[in-house]
Amino acid sequence: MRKIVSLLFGVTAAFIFLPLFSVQGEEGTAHEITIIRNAFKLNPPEITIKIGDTIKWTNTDERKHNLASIPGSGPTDELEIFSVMEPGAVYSHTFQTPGEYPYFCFIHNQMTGKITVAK
Ligand SMILES: [Cu+2]
Repeated sequence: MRKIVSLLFGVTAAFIFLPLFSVQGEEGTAHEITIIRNAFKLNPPEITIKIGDTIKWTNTDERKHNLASIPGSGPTDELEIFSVMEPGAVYSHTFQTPGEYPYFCFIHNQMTGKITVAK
């Protein structure tokens, strides 16, 4: 009986404490990228982050920009970055797969950037 009680206690403790540790491990840092006003540029254009980190883009320009991954260029087949950014718009994305994510503005092709997710 004592064995069963201690076993039950152990299993219960594991269920209570394990999620706390795993949630802590997945928390990432937030990084900001700005679409500069009247410049057709991103600041910073390139950035290296860690797995689980989030990028927050803000459009401080007076015109619309469409941010998009360059098709077939990232570590996954998914289009990781895509947002129609009206003036003042904010867009966030969390990166879970390491690799390089080149992206550009679909309207102004000279606006390019790159997110590198380190292993
Ligand atoms: Cu643009």
